[in-house]
Amino acid sequence: MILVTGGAGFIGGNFVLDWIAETGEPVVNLDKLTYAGNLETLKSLDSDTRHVFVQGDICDRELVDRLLAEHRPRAIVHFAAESHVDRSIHGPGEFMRTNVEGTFTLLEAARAYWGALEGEAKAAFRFHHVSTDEVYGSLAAHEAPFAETHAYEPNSPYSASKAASDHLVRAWFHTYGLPVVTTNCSNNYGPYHFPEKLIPLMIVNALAGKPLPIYGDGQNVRDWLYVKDHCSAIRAVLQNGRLGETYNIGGWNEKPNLDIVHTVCALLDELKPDAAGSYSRLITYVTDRPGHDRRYAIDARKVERELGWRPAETFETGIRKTVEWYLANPEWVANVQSGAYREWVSANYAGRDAKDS
Ligand code: NAD
Ligand code: TDX
Repeated sequence: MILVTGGAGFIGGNFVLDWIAETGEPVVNLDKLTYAGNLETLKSLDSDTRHVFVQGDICDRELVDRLLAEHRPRAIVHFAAESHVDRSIHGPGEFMRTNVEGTFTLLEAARAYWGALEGEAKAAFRFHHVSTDEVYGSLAAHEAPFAETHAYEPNSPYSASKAASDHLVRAWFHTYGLPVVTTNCSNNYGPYHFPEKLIPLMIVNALAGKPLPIYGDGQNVRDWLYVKDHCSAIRAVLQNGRLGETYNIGGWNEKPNLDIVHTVCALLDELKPDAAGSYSRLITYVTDRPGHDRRYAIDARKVERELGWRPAETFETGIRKTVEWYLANPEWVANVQSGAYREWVSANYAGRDAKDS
């Protein structure tokens, strides 16, 4: 049994599906079900006893303690976070609470739980912290990709909160010996991605005939990784990563935003042609994001060398799968956008806690 936090979100949801399919090991999934958490993503596990869902907050120490005592996980894989940079600019408070205080709460609960373990169970326990390349700040065009030794230079409230959480995890290793590993990954894309982030927003807006908003000049560069490749990297690091280490995860796949949007439009033109003409006609330049990082790029040599991890998808195969998935799953998009699904969730899950889930 492992405890996953944020397993109803984009990456956590893909991870839970992937983990159960690949390992068969049960998961207890603690997720608050914010706007970004959707149980619809985990519908295929509805009658699978290997998935135990608990709606709750990682800041709730009593709940986390109870889950650890009840399920005795051999690892915690921590995804839960507020994850959207634009939202962090408009309202940073929730980012500090969930990303910093929530990680602190989990670390303290993990420390108490791990401290009371003995023998093999104690030696095997892992706290895996899932983080981002944004903690390293922004690269100029000529600079080498982020290695694990790069200085922390976060520029947004989101990345500052993730940087703080990374530092807490590091300190709990050095001070208390808590067996931690941290992964810092580049931009993910793929199925079940909430349509506020660049790639799903462009697909969903294009299909609705709405503008495709490009911030600034569209030349900001991100390094993209198919979400299932991130999941396989986390499995590799959880299994064989060295304690106290951080591993940068990425697919050596830097692209300017405008190229991404043109690729999405070209795939939609091929797979669902619009009588009005190419979807690229909808591209609209809008005011830039404040403090917009110019370029991210990941040096993934450490995880490749030490753990033999490689991504299975190229950007071309992964983006095609992603566009095909959105075309095949309009009801998932409608559900996460309408709010109807969230009302259903609160009617069905309100008041449920670890005891009766
Ligand atoms: P997401 O926003 O899609 O999902 C976050 C999940 O956490 C949601 O299900 C939400 O309900 C849950 N959550 C939020 N606050 C909570 C709380 N207080 N208690 C319990 N659950 C809570 O995020 P994502 O894109 O899947 O990212 C997951 C993790 O991976 C985050 O830690 C993020 O920083 C990191 N990451 C994301 C990317 C990316 O490209 N999306 C890249 C690298 C790292
Ligand atoms: O409408 C848009 N127009 C646009 O030009 C949106 C939503 C984004 N952008 C640009 C901003 C970025 O340069 O596209 C790029 C990608 O934006 P996001 O999808 O918001 O991702 P980003 O800010 O790069 O952060 C993501 O990757 C790292 C995740 O949201 C983070 O959780 C992760 O840590």
